[in-house]
Amino acid sequence: MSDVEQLVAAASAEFAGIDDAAQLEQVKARYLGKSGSLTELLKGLGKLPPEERKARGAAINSAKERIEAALQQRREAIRAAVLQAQLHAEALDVTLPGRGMGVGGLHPVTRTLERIEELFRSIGFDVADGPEIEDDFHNFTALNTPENHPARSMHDTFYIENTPGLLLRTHTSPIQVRHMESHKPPLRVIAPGRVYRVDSDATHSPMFHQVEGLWIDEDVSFADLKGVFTDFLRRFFEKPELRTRFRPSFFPFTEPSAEIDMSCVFCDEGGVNRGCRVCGHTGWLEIAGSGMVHPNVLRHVGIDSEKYIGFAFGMGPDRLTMLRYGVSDLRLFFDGDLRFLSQFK
Ligand code: 2NM
Repeated sequence: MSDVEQLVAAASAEFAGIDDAAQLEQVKARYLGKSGSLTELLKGLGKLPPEERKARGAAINSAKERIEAALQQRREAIRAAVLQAQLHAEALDVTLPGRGMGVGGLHPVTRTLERIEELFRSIGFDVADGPEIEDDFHNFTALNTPENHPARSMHDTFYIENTPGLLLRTHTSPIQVRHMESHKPPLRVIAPGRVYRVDSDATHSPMFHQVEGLWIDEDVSFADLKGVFTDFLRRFFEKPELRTRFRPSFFPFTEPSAEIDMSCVFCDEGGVNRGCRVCGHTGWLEIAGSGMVHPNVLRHVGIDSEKYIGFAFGMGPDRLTMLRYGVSDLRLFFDGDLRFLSQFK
């Protein structure tokens, strides 16, 4: 075999043994580079007698082409092998079962709020909301709260620093006040939302929820209040036999005022309450406050208190949620512990 043919054979054999692209390019330089073997052969042409040059030149060129072809072939083989390895490594079994989407759920108190809204909408109430940062007028003054009332103290209410007259609303009544300012009677509205009070222990959270209701018209009576609220509780707890009782009470914004108790949902049997730990063996649970809207409140919002009258009530959906689902600690609702919350999915 001529030296040129030996070179082709050596290059082809060496290329075939390489499976790394960078290494292949290094080896290529030894044959085809500036001082590679093939280039050296070409340089030697000049020393040959002229009659031998042509044949020798053609042979070297042919060798060069074949070495380049062998190189190119090896390059493609390496690229294909790398691709194959990658495809294998990233193989995806499309027949495996999917992992599934994580299914979230509504917070139990949110479910209660939506349920309350739905029940009141069904009897013609609107649902209103308003700002959680309120002013003194809408949270207290319009609601007939005396200047010296303890609820106005920093001991009970969160005030916004350096902003006189602004506070975190302590009830959802300011929503009702704003609704009365912007709507003409007759009006039927409930106001659900977060409220804030300086209070924190096993049964009180500094943030909690309220739903207040209001019905103003020319001839709304206390009997309407009893009917509407009792019917609401029966539908909310899905207990047609549930009973209520109204005990005289006091609120600045209603006159007369009443606490609403309902027969205990845990120990009621056929309209008779035997008493249990939840109701303190009384058979009754305190569930809301209520009354006929005080004429001073109507005057503050520009409603004619000689022509219009109405009832209002306020309840705690957090407590309703505890009773409906049998939850014993209010703080579970606000700790954000998924072991508790995921049970409501
Ligand atoms: C309660 C109890 C009694 C009430 C009053 C009003 C308003 F704005 F119409 F005056 N809204 N809610 C009210 C009445 C709230 O919560 C225990």
